[in-house]
Amino acid sequence: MSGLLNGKNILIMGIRNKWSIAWGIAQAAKAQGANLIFTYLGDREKESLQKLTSNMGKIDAYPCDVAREEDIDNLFSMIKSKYGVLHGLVHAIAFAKSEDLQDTFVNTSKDGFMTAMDISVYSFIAVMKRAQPLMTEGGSILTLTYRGSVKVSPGYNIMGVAKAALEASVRYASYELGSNNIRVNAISSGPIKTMSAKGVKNFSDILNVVEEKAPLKRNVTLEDLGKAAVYLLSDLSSGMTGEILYIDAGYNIMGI
Ligand code: IMJ
Repeated sequence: MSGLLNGKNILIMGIRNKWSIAWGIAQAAKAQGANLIFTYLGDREKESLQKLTSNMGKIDAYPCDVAREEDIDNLFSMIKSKYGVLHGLVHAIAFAKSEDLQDTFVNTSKDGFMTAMDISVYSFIAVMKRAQPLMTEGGSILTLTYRGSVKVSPGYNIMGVAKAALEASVRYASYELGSNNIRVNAISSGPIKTMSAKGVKNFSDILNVVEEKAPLKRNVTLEDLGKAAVYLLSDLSSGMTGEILYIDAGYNIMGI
């Protein structure tokens, strides 16, 4: 199948480098004919995005630090003036202070709590608020989550709480935006080696456990995530909203 996203304007937020899940999604969406719009955090990510997309022809990228409301406002006013209509939005952004992923959960500081919730959850609400008026032909909004929201993943700590809030946000937003034919879903990815997994203690042990225990006997890839994202962004998933779709080689269904 090809051309599932022909003529669709899709905003992709959260590419940091070639290992980013957002980059896997961007490549799959591009292959299906999407017009991609990117955001980057700082100069380093801008350069890395330019390198990655150098063979994609002319690409459109805007700076956006989601901690800054004015950045988000500027982004969406640029998109409104240049494209008029938006069909898809991919939010692949999360951040907690590293001390909050290293110390015990109960030691989470108020400031660390606020940061994790602001960047990982409020940013999703903030972009949906501005995307809604541009999704005049219906739309599909997608975010990324992790099973640490519903089961304890040692060290995931405040990110687990933030992902639980993010998943609840998917449900509340899908309820409200449904009447405009805007669907809101999340992909819950299995563990994958990205910058966000760097520094996670024993990460290769975690990957090995999945390989051993998951029904598919392997870890997931950026291609797996890209294909699921194409499904969610396209009309193939027209009847689905408010859902948390596990793309984890089946790991989450297992008991002992
Ligand atoms: C992150 C921490 C602890 C355990 C973890 C993870 N496991 C996995 C992750 C088992 C798979 C990666 N993950 C799913 C995340 O959502 C990571 C988010 C994250 C990572 C960092 C690292 C660097 C930093 N802040 C971060 N904020 C969020 O300074």
